[in-house]
Amino acid sequence: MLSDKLQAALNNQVKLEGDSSQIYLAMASWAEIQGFEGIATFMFAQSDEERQHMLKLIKYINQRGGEAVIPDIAKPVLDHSSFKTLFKQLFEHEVFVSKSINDLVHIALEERDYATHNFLQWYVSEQIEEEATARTILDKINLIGDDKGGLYLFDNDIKGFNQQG
Ligand code: OFO
Repeated sequence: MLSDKLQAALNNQVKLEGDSSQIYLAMASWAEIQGFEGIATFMFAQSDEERQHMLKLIKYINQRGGEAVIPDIAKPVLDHSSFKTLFKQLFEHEVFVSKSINDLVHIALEERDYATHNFLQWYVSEQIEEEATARTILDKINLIGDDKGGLYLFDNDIKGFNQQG
């Protein structure tokens, strides 16, 4: 059985994963409108992945005798002024998610809930990958700046990112 404190923290993470899915979806749609097919494909796939992260948590909470709270869908507030600012926000968001997972792991240990601690290790590994991917993208975007030719090549490049991750 989950403690109330841990259940609340897990439900908070459900919301965060749902928000992540919406952020990637907003970025995907924006990239699609701009004609960046590769970036859009990557972002749509990331959005689906984040939804899976959310579902995995919902199922876990319910499986442990808790009650998952299905969160509202919040409209992402993003600065689309340049590719750089857009991807910087993505990177910062992933860092924020990693912090939240770390806090969850901490609470699981405080509550002596070793099953949840074990369950959360998957998220710990996932965040290492997601942060690294976001950092790689940001580094590339920083190199390119707003150079159209560079962005065109990057758009082609990013198509394969999901398969690698
Ligand atoms: Fe990238 O956030 Fe899920 O775990």
